[in-house]
Amino acid sequence: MAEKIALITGITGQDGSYLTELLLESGYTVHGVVRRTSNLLRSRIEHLRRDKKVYDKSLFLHYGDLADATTLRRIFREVRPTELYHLAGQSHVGLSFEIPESTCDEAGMATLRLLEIARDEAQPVRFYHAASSEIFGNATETPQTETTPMWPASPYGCAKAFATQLARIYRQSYGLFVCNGILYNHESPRRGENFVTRKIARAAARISCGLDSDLVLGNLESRRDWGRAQDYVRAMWLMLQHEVPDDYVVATGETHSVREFVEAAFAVVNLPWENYVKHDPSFDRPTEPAHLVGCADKIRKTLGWKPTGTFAQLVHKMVEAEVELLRG
Ligand code: NDP
Ligand code: GDR
Repeated sequence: MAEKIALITGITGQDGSYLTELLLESGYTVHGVVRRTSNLLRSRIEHLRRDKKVYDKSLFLHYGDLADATTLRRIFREVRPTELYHLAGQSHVGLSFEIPESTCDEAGMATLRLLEIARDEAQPVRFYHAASSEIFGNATETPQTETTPMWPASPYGCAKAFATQLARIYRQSYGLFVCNGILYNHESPRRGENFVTRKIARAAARISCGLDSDLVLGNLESRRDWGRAQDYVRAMWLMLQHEVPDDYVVATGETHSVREFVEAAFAVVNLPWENYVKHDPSFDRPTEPAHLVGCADKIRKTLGWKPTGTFAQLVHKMVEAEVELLRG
């Protein structure tokens, strides 16, 4: 069987780390692009870096940055990936209002740079682009499908919409094998600490241990379609194994409010949430997507993907993980 070589941008992120584990278990050689940082610790993949059977044997890291097309092209030439998973970029929607230029460069232009590199390569590569439900923003229909018009409501959503459409254009114009995974929110204990689910899970655990006294949030009535990150990286992989490239919505089809997440998280540690949760308008966004909920019928039927577990189990798992972390 031909060697399977994956190149991952964003390997140190939530999704990159789970995807790396999945691909290594499936016999892939995995190459990841990492940024130069002042701290050498790459917390989400540190366990793999320390594994002598894995690191520099089937897992390799390369310094690079999305802004540096020359280095990305060089890595591409060296690695000769059969599959490229492009996950890197500033991924915080709220922050994209504060740093719109770099967000759009990373989420938008960097995807174009990688598409251009893939287009120039003689050896065909299967390209996964991390699109997002944020492309729908103030969606014109509910639930959203692959054909719902894009109507982004944030700089991040605009950049992802730009990149998603370019991926389609490169697929149609140059025959590139490019898939847009239009993923809805997916969470895990490895979620960044300033996303709402991890922030809530962490605070519930810390308050229960007497380490914090409150949790300051923005809009409690926002609703999201929250799934499990491990299921969603499997969806990415499935897309690249299919005979034909296509776009897929990946979602649970169910929404919950931030308030419901708070209630469930504090219930895990047996605390009355109303006593601890405060509102700070600085966490409110200038605009919020109206009603994001995905219809995953296409990926269910075509690739046999389905989400696992319930909302309550997800919340439970995240809070438990925080409690365990605190207990050391
Ligand atoms: P994270 O924020 O956890 O990870 C982002 C990754 O991108 C990190 O590895 C980060 O590196 C890297 N990165 C950021 N900027 C650069 C840069 N300039 N050059 C090189 N690397 C960079 O995101 P997730 O894992 O949650 O998401 C993965 C992708 O999927 C993102 O593109 C996100 O927008 C998209 N997405 C995520 C969803 C979700 O619910 N998680 C839903 C839909 C789409 P470092 O560790 O150095 O910061
Ligand atoms: P989102 O996730 O913007 O959907 O983007 P986030 O967890 O940041 O926000 C979800 C909802 O919670 C509300 N909220 C707060 N959010 C944060 N971060 N902090 C708070 O204190 C807070 N209080 C309330 C937000 O207003 C929002 O409505 C995620 C990212 O992973 C994107 O990269 C991805 O594309 C989308 O999911 C799909």
